[in-house]
Amino acid sequence: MPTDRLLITVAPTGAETAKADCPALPTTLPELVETAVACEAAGASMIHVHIRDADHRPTLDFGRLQDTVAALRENTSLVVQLSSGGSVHDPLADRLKVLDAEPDSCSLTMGTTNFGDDVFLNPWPFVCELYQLSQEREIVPEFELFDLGQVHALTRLLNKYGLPYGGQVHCDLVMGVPGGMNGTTDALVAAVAALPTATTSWSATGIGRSTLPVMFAALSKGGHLRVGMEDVLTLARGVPVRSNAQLVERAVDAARVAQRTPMSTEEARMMLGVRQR
Ligand code: KMH
Ligand code: ZN
Repeated sequence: MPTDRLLITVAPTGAETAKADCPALPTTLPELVETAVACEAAGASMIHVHIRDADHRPTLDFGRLQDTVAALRENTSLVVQLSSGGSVHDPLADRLKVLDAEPDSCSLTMGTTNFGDDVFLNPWPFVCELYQLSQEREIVPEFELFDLGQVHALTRLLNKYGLPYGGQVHCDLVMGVPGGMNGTTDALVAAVAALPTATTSWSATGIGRSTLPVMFAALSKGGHLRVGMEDVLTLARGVPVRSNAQLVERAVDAARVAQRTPMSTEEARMMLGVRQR
């Protein structure tokens, strides 16, 4: 893969923001598909998906997950990554069942994190079970790393259970969560230095106001980017994001200055080792 190629992952919805507080958030399947199509056209090649129920609340309803994967595959060629993190209220068993919907990729968080006033629970036995399940099902995990301890835990996981399906190790640094590592250049440099030697690619995202520092730090360090309304709802102080595509376009603009080119969905599949379907 040429080193100038940039993976842009869009995380359009998340589980934390209420539709009532942000009507532009894509919470229905038609809205999600419309967003996905626009983000692919803007330069994204992977989508990190959280879904909502009929009342726009976070859900891991299996039928909805299946319909979502099918609709995204029908309307886009994006790599479809389902969140196995869900919301802080989702039971661990429901989070494991996400893999039954057969996405291309699943997020896999490497440890428990304070998440504002809540706790995002990822006990070690759960991490190991989810990882082994992803290997069995031939689903490529994206390792979500919220702090340095989780970076270290990834080395332990790979030493114990071997490489993921597809043989590639892709990590995503999720920075600036209240309870996780800072969204700063210094924290990013420390986390990247500690990544397992088996790591083949990594991206980063900064929550809220850490979005831009993390984006520029990741670009200058040769990493990839995750952007989207899961992570940030303003373009600048007091300027709300109108759409996820706007955030992808901003990432493409920043990448252009850094002489990085958004990769195609085919290139993303190859880099991540995603199963051919
Ligand atoms: N919603 C957060 C509690 C993931 O998608 O895997 C967890 C999260 C991570 O967003
Ligand atoms: Zn997520």
